[in-house]
Amino acid sequence: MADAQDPANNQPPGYVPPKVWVWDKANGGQFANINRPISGATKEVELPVGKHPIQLYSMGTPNGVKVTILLEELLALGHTGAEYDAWMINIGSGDQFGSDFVSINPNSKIPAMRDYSASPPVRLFESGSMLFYLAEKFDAFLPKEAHKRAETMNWLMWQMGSAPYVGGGLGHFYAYAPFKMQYPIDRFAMETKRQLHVLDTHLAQHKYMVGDDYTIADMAIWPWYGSIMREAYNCQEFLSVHEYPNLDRWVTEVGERPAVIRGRMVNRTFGKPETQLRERHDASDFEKNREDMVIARGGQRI
Ligand SMILES: N[C@@H](CCC(=O)N[C@@H](CS)C(=O)NCC(=O)O)C(=O)O
Repeated sequence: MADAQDPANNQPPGYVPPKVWVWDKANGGQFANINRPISGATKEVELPVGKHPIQLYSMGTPNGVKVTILLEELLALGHTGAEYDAWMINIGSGDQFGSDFVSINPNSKIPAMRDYSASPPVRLFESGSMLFYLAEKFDAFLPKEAHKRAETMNWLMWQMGSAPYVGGGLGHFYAYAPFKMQYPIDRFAMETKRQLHVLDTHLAQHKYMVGDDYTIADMAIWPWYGSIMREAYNCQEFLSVHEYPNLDRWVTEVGERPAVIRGRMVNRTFGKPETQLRERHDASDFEKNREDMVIARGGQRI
């Protein structure tokens, strides 16, 4: 076995962590231009405010999509108070470091939200916190019965704690790191497969994450694990996702819900143009302002 202490076996060979870590911008891989070792705003930027009570500042990544799915589900149930404006925060351009955005989310990550139906407006960051806030506010998708409510929160918190191993772990090292390293890829592939097996085992016995009740737990888990099962990081063959048929069944079923299809389109910047609605300010935007339509009108996009 290779000597674990020999720097020649390190990656890159010869690398030894310095006594004190120093930020090397050139070494940050794909996200070097946006990630920094300090928090806080880098520029003065006022966020726009639309006509609806709920103002969402986000992007169509899995963490953003959780919230737009819930908002679309609430609207489908008839909760008109859930009408929202979804503004684009382009994290690749550093919009998350604007002063107003940071005043909502000191952690500078999408999604972020303000609810203007309260005075002063309620600020919200962390997608799990938003799901819980909205589910409580509209008394929907969060069962009242104690066991089911606890189970919903169990799985919601499971998702919040688990997905960073998938995105920041497997996704980062398998797809984004400047070169391939076996150790982190093995470690995070193992953990991702373990999580997929947790879900598959549970969904063998349950229609949704909380039995027959479709809840915010499904809405939190689907964007991450649905995309791992289908397209994220081009790793489906690598992870042998065919080994998880119960999870596959649930991914399809949840993905066919009209509100999920709409929620997934909001603030989306990738995929087929007809699956993208860059900003949503009105329900009619799905019929009028999809990206394929904007392109057909000669619009310019990021
Ligand atoms: N735990 C947070 C994670 C949010 C998060 O990581 N957002 C990513 C996009 S999915 C982001 O804004 N990244 C920008 C950056 O790291 O600068 C949540 O669930 O809201």
